[in-house]
Amino acid sequence: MSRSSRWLERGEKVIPGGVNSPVRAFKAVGGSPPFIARGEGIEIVDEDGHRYVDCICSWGALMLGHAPIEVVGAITKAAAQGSTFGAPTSAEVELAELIVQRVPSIEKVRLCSSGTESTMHAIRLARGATGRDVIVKFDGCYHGAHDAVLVGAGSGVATFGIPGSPGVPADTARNTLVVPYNDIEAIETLFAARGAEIACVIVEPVAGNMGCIPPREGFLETLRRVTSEHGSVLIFDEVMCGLRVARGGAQERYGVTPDLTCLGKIVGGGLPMAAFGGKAELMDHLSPVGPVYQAGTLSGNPVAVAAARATLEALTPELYEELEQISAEVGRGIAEAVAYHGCSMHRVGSMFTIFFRKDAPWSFEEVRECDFDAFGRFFRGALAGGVYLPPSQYEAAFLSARLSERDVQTIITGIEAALVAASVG
Ligand code: KE4
Repeated sequence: MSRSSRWLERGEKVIPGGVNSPVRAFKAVGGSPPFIARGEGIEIVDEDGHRYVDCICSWGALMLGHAPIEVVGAITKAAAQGSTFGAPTSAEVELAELIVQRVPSIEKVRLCSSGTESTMHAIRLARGATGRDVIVKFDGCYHGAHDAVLVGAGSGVATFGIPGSPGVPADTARNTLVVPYNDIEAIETLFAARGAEIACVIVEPVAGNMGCIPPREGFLETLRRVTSEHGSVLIFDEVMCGLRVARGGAQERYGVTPDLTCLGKIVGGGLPMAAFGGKAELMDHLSPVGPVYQAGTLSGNPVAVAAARATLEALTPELYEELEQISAEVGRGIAEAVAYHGCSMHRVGSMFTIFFRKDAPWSFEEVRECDFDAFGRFFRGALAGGVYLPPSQYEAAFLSARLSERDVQTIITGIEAALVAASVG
């Protein structure tokens, strides 16, 4: 029995499923997860000494690989001066200024501790500022584990949502309308009928939680137009794609500026830190300036802020150019094998997904047509070959800016071999 299997058996006795977040349990792909002992640059090493090129990067949170020296140094220095004060610090102001400079939509920002919090607070702010209760999300988009967004599509297009989990009250789900992603006609029809009731639209401008799916031409522009026309708030959930698909996030890549932006993952430099921000007039509805309540004991804590600042300072324009080249090389390298094995792929910058269906999907409904068993064989084949891909067809893979040419070749050959393993059944 491997050390990882023993840790899982022991962990299941004291942690539900032995994991602190469900996707880590590998339920979608079979087998049991390696327990990770350490990260070393672009690799992770499990409890049994197996090494993997990491293409999950903590679900997109890492751009600089594991334990980057500049971030570890900043964390160590900050920790030695105190981990949390529950009081304002100059470092938070300097980080906020960095975020404001970096993200086009953000004039003011509030730091919090997770992506879930960032979208929860952004939605409450939109509801408080507009005095409206109804919100709109898209089928297949994930915005964290809070009630307002743990809502599935009801029958038919843009009907009231249905609870996406036991424990989410039907009354809560009723205020969340769910529309198919990339469906311009559906969103225009919805706003024509009910625009005056809608507090906000929240969207992953590049979807990453049904696999990587880009916005269709005109989709984001339509969201911007109809929300402006009806006084609704447009929220870009850039927890995953923010600071990844461009230095200023998807809003910079596609040239569409939302009213509010949610950030997480990369912005925290690998520590528990997230943020939401936008127009100053909107953000000033937040307590203590305005009446909309939002708070957090560890919000803006000095250690996470230090990791965030060191990361953002390392994310230079040159790094994004290099990352784009690395990502394009991986995309080109696997394209032939993907097509040969009857699969398809979407890639936006350094996030990508191989779909086990012939044509690349543009909606959650189309992703659901994938061959999930074949994906499971593919995933396990890649893992055996030393490439650590996300354990679900509904997830995106991520590339690190610190990959060498040799690492790129390892990823390409590992994916090619895994596609063969998947096809032989
Ligand atoms: P967290 O609360 O997990 O920090 O962020 C929630 C969240 C919000 N918005 C988007 C677009 C996200 O992708 C996420 C979290 N992403 C998942 C990956 N599918 C995190 C992995 C997990 O749940 O363990």
